[in-house]
Amino acid sequence: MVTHLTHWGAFEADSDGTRLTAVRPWRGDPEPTPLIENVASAQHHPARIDQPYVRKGWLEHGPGPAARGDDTFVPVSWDTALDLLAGELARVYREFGPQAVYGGSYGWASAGRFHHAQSQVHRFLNGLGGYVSHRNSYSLGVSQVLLPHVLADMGTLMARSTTKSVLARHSELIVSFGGLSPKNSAVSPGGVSRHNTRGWIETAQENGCRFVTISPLRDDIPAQANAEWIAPRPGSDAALMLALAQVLDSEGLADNDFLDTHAVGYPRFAQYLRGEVDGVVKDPEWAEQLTGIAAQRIRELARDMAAHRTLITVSWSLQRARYGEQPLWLGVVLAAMLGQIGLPGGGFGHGYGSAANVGLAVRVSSPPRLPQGENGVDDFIPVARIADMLLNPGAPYEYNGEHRVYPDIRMVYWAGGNPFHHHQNLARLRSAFARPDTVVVHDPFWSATARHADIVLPSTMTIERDDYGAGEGDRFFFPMPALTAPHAEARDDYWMFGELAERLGFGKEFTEGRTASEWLRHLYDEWRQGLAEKGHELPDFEAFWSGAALELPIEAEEHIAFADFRADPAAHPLSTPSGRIEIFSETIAGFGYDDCPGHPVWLEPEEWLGSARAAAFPIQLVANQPRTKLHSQLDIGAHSQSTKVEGREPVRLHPDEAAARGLHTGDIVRIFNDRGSCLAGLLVDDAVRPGVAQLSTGAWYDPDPRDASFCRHGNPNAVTADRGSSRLSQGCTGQLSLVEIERYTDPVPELTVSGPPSIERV
Ligand SMILES: Nc1nc2c(c(=O)[nH]1)N[C@H]1C(S)=C(S)[C@@H](COP(=O)(O)OP(=O)(O)OC[C@H]3O[C@@H](n4cnc5c(=O)[nH]c(N)nc54)[C@H](O)[C@@H]3O)O[C@H]1N2
Ligand SMILES: Nc1nc2c(c(=O)[nH]1)N[C@H]1C(S)=C(S)[C@@H](COP(=O)(O)OP(=O)(O)OC[C@H]3O[C@@H](n4cnc5c(=O)[nH]c(N)nc54)[C@H](O)[C@@H]3O)O[C@H]1N2
Ligand SMILES: [Mo]
Repeated sequence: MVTHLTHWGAFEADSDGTRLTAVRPWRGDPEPTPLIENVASAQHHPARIDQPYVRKGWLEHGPGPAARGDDTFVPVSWDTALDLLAGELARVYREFGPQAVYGGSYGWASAGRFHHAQSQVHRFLNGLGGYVSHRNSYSLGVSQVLLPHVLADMGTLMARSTTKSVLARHSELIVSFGGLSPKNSAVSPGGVSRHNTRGWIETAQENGCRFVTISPLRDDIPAQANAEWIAPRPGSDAALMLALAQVLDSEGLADNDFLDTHAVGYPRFAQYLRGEVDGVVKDPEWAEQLTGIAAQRIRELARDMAAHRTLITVSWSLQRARYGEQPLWLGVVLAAMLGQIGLPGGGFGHGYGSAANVGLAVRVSSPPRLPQGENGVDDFIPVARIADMLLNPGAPYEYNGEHRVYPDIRMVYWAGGNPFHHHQNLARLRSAFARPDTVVVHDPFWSATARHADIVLPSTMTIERDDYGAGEGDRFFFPMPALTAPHAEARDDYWMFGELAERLGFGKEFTEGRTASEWLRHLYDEWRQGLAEKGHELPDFEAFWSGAALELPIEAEEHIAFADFRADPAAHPLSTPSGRIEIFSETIAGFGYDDCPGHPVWLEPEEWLGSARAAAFPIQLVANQPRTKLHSQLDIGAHSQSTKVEGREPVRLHPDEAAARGLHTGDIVRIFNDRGSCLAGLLVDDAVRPGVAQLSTGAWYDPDPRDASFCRHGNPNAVTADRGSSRLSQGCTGQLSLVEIERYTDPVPELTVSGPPSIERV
């Protein structure tokens, strides 16, 4: 019996050396998730990559732009693959320089902090002179840009959010925009030891806290919350929040003392609320027209919020949309108007239901990871502008006050991410992937991205290598000794990069002469030493490696966000330009963006139920995170497969919408708009608001050979729009799009993604 950590939790496993023979939740986990069942069933699946491959067209014609995604692959030996790749890297760096290599390699990769694929690829490319990198994440593309202007940087906000135990004791009312989803908080980057979403919500409830969940899905909050469900039209939260603010303002419920001492710009914003700017008072009657929520209910909620210790928490999903700045900023503004920021159980939260790493105790030190070195290139893109960059080299774009130009990329290097999972408008992404000379992908599986590569190198899974890991902010640090031998010829990313570096003349610099095991010990010893200097004694490496999970030292069991700032804003100013909460931002106003002006406003998105486009595509597709897996990872695993309908991803639709289209549970449907289409298996469910369909991300993209815009499996990014959130943040907007749904009457096609692509052995 050995323990092992994944992004979705820890488990204990038995192994016969080749495969896992039994998997049980880690005994320390009070709310384990069934996602752990995906691991063993995926390990030797036919979709695993067994050895290195090169795309046939690339082997025959050499590097250059090419239609990628349909070609045949040729198996090659490790030596051949590494020689070819080293030669191509040398050519590209010599002829075009590091600024022609996109090595951003966005993605979650896997738990285990040494073998973290993104750290590995960045260290390797830095050794070659660098690469064009990415800024921000698909998760928090808006938050990471907006919040430093108005409240705090995202890192501080995450690490210093009020601990959930404080909320459970002190909050009287928790108003959650986007819910508090137990499926999402099952996951954290690097892993989760003790899941506790249901636990803290149950405790809060027992202590008399009431929950209001504002979301298109009733089950975005656990049943334990006993929540009231308010379901506005998706994308209209900003209007709802403005009306809540207008009630506070007009009824004298705003905390003007707090706004005077701790915020800037409230008077300008209040003019907008009162209609002094555009002649429109942002009252509940105005918001009712936009949101579909009764004016009276909005009024009552505002009064209720003012009368209680209230936490306003906004899920990350609200900002993964067009004009995602507005509801997020308004969440901060509402909390400031209530004057409870810095009080236990009150104020503003971001993502309490989005991931497990929000609201944890603060650790003294993060566990060790591999140093990535220095990047010699300072060019970057906002991460979700990948297709724009590849399609439009030299084109100008705006971002956070900068005028920027897209670089001319010759080589794309991906290890640990799956852009054909995470990006929007996949047919467009496929045309973008036809542009570079060479695409390289490392992955354990024939991911959709591996199928669009020229050189494909098979990586090990975490269970096949020695590593250690802890989730971001998590209390427990797990030794992760290998549980089985690698599948077929799969190798560690570290080994591959070491071999490539050797061929390219910087092997010593890359490895520093250490094997992976020697690195683990070296990094651990360094880290242990650092902690000892701070007075924290930890076991030596041998004891750690052969022991159970190590409990990490923490600064304090509990924390209240912004308590210092509240007590003395002059002594503890925020990191914003004014040192206060910016309800009006001179900086943002100075950028002159009509899609994100100087204070939060209502902006009508292109794709919501109130737009003209809804006449043709009357259903709002919510493409949220999957309950049965992490993103696209291990979609072929047992738990993920157990919820498919005839092999397709399930889509949930309200009974009224289903009836209007003559659809029933179990039907195979086609979800479509003018960008693309996908199949899915229908579940009729009144937990979904009328007018909405919910299709989670994560089904492996299975394009029809005649039409790449048609995914036969159920990947919502076949229909989502590749549009930045705003000129300010340029974030991902994949959460919401407009579609129509109909019964699929043709014979249901076979899926091809569950096995390897076309392979030619020569
Ligand atoms: N429509 C829509 N789209 C979205 C979102 C949405 O809300 N709506 N959400 C977005 C968000 S928030 C995110 S974070 C992204 C997630 O997008 P990604 O993080 O790109 O998705 P993953 O499926 O986690 O991709 C990780 C890949 O790394 C591989 N991998 C795992 N371990 C290793 C390893 O050790 N070595 C190597 N080389 N590879 C490994 C996995 O097999 C997998 O292919 O998706 C985004 N896309
Ligand atoms: N099981 C599982 N957990 C995960 C992940 C996963 O893939 N699987 N991914 C992880 C990652 S990388 C991230 S970034 C987080 C993401 O965390 P979130 O972004 O919070 O998660 P989502 O599931 O995309 O969205 C949460 C809910 O927001 C609601 N919502 C959508 N649009 C609107 C709207 O306009 N208004 C309102 N009020 N609500 C709306 C939807 O009903 C949706 O279920 O999740 C993490 N947790
Ligand atoms: Mo994410």
